[in-house]
Amino acid sequence: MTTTPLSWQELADLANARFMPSDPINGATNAQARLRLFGHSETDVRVTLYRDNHAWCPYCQKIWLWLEEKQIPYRIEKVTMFCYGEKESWYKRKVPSGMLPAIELDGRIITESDDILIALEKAFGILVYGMTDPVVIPLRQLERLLFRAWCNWLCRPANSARDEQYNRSQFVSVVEMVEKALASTPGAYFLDEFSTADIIFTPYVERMNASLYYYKGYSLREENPRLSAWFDALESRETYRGTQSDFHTHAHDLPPQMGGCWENGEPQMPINKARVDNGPWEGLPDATFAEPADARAEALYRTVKHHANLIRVNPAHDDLVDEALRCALTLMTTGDVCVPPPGADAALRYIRDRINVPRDMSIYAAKRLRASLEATAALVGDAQGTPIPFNHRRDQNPIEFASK
Ligand SMILES: N[C@@H](CCC(=O)N[C@@H](CS)C(=O)NCC(=O)O)C(=O)O
Repeated sequence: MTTTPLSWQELADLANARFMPSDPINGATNAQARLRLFGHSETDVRVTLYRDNHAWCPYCQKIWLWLEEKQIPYRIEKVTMFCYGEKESWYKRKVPSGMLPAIELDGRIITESDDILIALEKAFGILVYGMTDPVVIPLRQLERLLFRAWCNWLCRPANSARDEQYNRSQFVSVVEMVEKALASTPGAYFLDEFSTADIIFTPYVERMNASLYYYKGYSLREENPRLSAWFDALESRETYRGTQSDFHTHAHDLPPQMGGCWENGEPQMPINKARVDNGPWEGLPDATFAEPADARAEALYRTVKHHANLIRVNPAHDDLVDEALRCALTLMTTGDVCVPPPGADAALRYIRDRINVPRDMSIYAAKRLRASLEATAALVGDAQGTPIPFNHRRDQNPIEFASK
């Protein structure tokens, strides 16, 4: 059935009726909170975490996850990364290099994620095993070895097919060492239970899974049974799910940060790339836990909340984006097909390409929203939005989104 799209008021009423946001301060791990108390009082807060606005920075994710697992009360101050816009001058006064993450612990600024974890352990105790525990140190070294092999394969152009094969085989040989490490414990984690060791591996292994799928046609999670079980175990944790990003976000956030990501053009690569960019997003190996029942409602709630900014920053005319976005949200929410105005194909795909997980919404909510935007865009044409820049992400400058 073809219908007219719901109004913003009708969409807001549906969002409020269907989605119950959890308490950002004491509820589940989330990317929007500015304060986390875990039932403590605000006077108990000793830590401020300075992290990036986009919840993208891997070193920040490490600290974020640790604080969430330990349930340490903390404040969050968000800072702009260089490739997204201008670094806040108040932050440069605190941390002249502008690097993230940093924490303020009892008034003392600490930088470098490993030093931060060690300082937090001293103040609040270890997370099962400490950073300097003899069982953790070799795992930390293995993580760096994996990181370097990944960078060599992904972030440097191969001079020949032989080079490309060599870089791939080097990476795969380190992955085999990781598989062995995981196989040496009875459960799915690196040590006998979830610990600091898993937190050390999480940020970059998540980014490896996304980037190698997209740029190399290699599915880390699907090709390695122990890593696959490890990802599944991570996804059983509410803490991890609150920090988890998706393939699309990582594939397009990584190039400016890493100084480039190189496609290998092997047969599977363009297939994977097209799927991450254009869908279907359902079933991608960026998440395998069951989809929450309120994924669509969350996507609706978050989009309605920010719709004025989304319309304003879109290169297309405001009235066109307004109607087209309501068509996509109506489809997502009611299943009713609304044909958007001509020109909506590029405008909706512009939004589709800029949903940032977990900054904007959780992974399944984003999949639902991308699918509705794409299905609605496809009703009027195949025009793409302005391409996502590769050398910077100033199209995502947080200054454009006053309320984050
Ligand atoms: N060795 C540092 C690395 C931190 C780092 O590279 N941070 C990047 C973000 S992932 C950064 O702050 N870059 C400056 C910027 O992008 O603004 C650590 O472990 O904390």
